[in-house]
Amino acid sequence: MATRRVRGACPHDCPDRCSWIVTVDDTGTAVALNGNPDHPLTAGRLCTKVNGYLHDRVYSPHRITRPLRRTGPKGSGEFAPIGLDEALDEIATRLTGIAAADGPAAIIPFSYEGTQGLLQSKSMSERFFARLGAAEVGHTICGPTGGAGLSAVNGFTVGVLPEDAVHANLIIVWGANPLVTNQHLWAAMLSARSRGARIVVIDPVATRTAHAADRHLMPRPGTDAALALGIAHLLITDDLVDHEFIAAHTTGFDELATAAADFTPDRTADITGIAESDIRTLAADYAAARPALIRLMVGMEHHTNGAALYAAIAALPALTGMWRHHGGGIAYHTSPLFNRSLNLDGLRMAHLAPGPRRRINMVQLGQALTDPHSDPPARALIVHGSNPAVIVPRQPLVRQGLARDDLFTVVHEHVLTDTARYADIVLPATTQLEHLDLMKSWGHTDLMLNLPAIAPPGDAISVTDLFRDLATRMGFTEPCFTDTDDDLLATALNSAHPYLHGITLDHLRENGWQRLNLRTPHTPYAAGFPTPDNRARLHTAARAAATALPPPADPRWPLQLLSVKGLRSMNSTYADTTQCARDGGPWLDLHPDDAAARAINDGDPIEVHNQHATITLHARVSTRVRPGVVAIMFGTWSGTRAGDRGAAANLLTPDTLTDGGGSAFHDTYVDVRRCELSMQV
Ligand SMILES: Nc1nc2c(c(=O)[nH]1)N[C@H]1C(S)=C(S)[C@@H](COP(=O)(O)OP(=O)(O)OC[C@H]3O[C@@H](n4cnc5c(=O)[nH]c(N)nc54)[C@H](O)[C@@H]3O)O[C@H]1N2
Ligand SMILES: Nc1nc2c(c(=O)[nH]1)N[C@H]1C(S)=C(S)[C@@H](COP(=O)(O)OP(=O)(O)OC[C@H]3O[C@@H](n4cnc5c(=O)[nH]c(N)nc54)[C@H](O)[C@@H]3O)O[C@H]1N2
Ligand code: SF4
Ligand SMILES: [Mo]
Repeated sequence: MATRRVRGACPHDCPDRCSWIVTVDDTGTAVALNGNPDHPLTAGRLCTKVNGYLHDRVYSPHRITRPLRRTGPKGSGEFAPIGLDEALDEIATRLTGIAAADGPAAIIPFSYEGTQGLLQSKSMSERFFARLGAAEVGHTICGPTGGAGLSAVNGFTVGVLPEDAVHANLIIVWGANPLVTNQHLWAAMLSARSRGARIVVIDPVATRTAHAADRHLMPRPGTDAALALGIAHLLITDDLVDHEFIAAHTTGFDELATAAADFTPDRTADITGIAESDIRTLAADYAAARPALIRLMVGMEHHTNGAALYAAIAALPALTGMWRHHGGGIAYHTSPLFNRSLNLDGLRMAHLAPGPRRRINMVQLGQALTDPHSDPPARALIVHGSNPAVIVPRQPLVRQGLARDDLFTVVHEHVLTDTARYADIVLPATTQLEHLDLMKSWGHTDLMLNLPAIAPPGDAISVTDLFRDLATRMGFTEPCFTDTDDDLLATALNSAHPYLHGITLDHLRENGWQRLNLRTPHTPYAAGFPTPDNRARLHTAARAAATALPPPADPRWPLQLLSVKGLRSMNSTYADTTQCARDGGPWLDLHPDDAAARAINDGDPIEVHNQHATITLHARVSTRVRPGVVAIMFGTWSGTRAGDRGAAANLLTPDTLTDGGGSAFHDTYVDVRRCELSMQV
């Protein structure tokens, strides 16, 4: 049978942004999905999560292929199929009515990173809601907090390109779990190790990455600023700093030295729970390495002092002049390189808004949906590319909002997620195999093109088609609403930015990806920083001292809950699949001391409770966590479908904001008790 091969890219919110090849047979069926062997980072391999994309999503029996209208109470998951035309008409009529009666700010669009394609997530939908004057939901939940801390010191967030980890001879994986969350970069770290590099992990949880590393330090959560200042203290007192680099390229050294003076090794050990000798060894190894790379990701930012943690860490490569060396410094997200070079403004057209828009922080969606005094109160919620009933903190409040009968809710989805169960109308969405898209990456520097490989099943509709259609039905006559996906693609690439020099649509179509035109070797701050005076602001790092101590313990909730990413799920995506259930669980990791104090044995059913909720799951008793810390996998649904265990982490998390405006998911305090109930597994 004749087959054709179509190039594309994984849509997930994953730094690896794999390049893939879809094999399609002559009936138009996708028969294989493989990693592109020619893409350097992908190296021919996708991951556990996405290897099953064809049967778990594209051809899943659970896939939604027809629009559905709710027939039972909200959340019950009772729906009846309706026609696409009827569904879209009803949505247009309801939105027009709500905008007229309550003002367009009563309409809340909620989308996030289900697909990171620029067309599917940041073009027609954004134009539509801007033109409507709907509320605007700030995308704060992942990344901006860490970015705020890094740019407060360095003026920019990107730093070292992650792939340059191969040039480092010490890699500090600080609050990240790349063996699970950034697997293809982990391979690059292993190749650095095969050339003699050492890998140190700093994480309160003994993750898979920690087990595979050369050393693992387990700080108390949220005390990494103290650890960084403690290292700065030793670098300064032992005269291991790069005086020339500090004089030429930084300001605020004296303030930093004053702040660090308080973080003597014994006090730092007290605050962080890391042995003094380990802190000394880490500082000495760091100073001696040429170069050392610090890999930061996202998990560590989810504390009230999240930005301060990143700022304090940012001081270390500036103090040691690590940025002089190829592969030395800090590696964080690469997406700002694409954001500044692609024509995203042309895609989004924010200027279509009739006036200033109401801003809602996505972390506090629960408040936005339930506050009767907000002006105007929320009347409609339009969700695509996200599952807020699972991923947003303080779920009890979010679900109270979703359960409102007077909140007109539309969810555009592949499967009946927890959020979709609350919808008035569910619309079937196309998968990455069925639409065109242009993808940036946040873990490498290749721009990717995703070509449609197969026809959408049933009534499945892409995000761009959906909002193009709704624009027409609502009488928006601006010509931008007739742009085709090819027009949008051309718009995104219509930029004279030097990073895009040499990038052509023809090459992207032929090859699937093309690297941004960046200078090599990439030593971004070797000769100064992108701040107004070209100097790193060490005084900003010094300010982290003010929040370096953990908050006083509350005796009612003595255990700190960390909710971390799972190996077989992508945020809440795939939590419904059988492969996800394969590991058993969900589990709560609990230290043997904390378990003994509560007469809990390994495998016991337990209740985890705090002021927000009580959830039931099993204890996994081990030294995987520090005493005083418990950990749960984030992403589990709490609906009633197979695979759901009613143990979603965000039932327990508060909607407190970080110092960077993000979600302080990890500032969650709980207690645990054995429960006698037999669990349904
Ligand atoms: N398999 C898989 N891959 C994914 C995802 C997924 O869900 N599954 N999600 C993707 C997304 S959206 C993101 S943002 C990334 C996230 O990628 P990571 O940031 O690597 O993942 P997390 O599990 O959120 O957090 C990493 C680690 O931070 C630790 N941590 C928490 N608090 C502290 C602290 O105070 N100090 C220190 N030192 N460490 C701390 C946690 O224990 C955790 O092990 O992964 C992406 N890749
Ligand atoms: N407790 C706790 N909570 C967390 C985190 C944590 O570590 N702990 N991590 C946070 C982080 S870092 C992140 S990034 C967020 C992730 O939050 P989200 O980006 O909302 O993540 P997902 O759960 O993957 O939900 C994406 C949904 O989009 C759908 N989707 C996929 N492709 C398409 C498409 O083309 N069209 C449409 N219409 N839909 C599509 C998927 O089926 C899926 O249900 O969660 C945050 N929440
Ligand atoms: S989720 Fe990440 S590792 Fe898996 S295929 Fe997608 S980009 Fe690659
Ligand atoms: Mo994320």
